Amino acid sequence: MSAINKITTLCYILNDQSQVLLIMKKRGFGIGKYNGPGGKVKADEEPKAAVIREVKEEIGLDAADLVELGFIEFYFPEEKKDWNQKCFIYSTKNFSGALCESEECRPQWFAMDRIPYDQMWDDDKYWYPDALAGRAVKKRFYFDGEGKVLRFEDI
Ligand code: 6OG
Repeated sequence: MSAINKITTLCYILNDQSQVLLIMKKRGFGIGKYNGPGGKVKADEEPKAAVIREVKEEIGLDAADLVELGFIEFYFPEEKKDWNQKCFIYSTKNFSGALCESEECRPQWFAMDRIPYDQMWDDDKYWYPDALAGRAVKKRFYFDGEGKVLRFEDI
């Protein structure tokens, strides 16, 4: 198994109507898929600071009072090992500012029981129910070269 070579983040912003804010990625890694806002953690940056920065850059919101839900490790075959990453997961109900579309993505609210899993990474259906209910997530996923989950395990 190749090593993890980058640290990333995802944030789940929840509103009072039991909706979660997802983004449609318009470019780069994961293009054409819905995901939570988030991205790479820079050198010398704390994951929590990184996810706050990414939420602001991607959709214009200031996220506060982030709850740490855990992390997920993603492993790909040798030829795609650059995609291997450890991703820290956060959620919050506390946010402010004006929601906006950026060059990178378009935000959209979804009812928690209407998550568009068929337009998301294949792993999401296995852990969103826990994350959206506020339960801790610590899992490791193994993908094939097309991004399909081969297997996963609790850590
Ligand atoms: P940027 O390259 O956009 O950071 N990410 C994944 N998210 C899910 N749900 N499943 C995966 O399975 C993922 N692999 C990566 C983490 C990449 C963003 O994409 C997320 C980051 O938020 C493979 O800066």
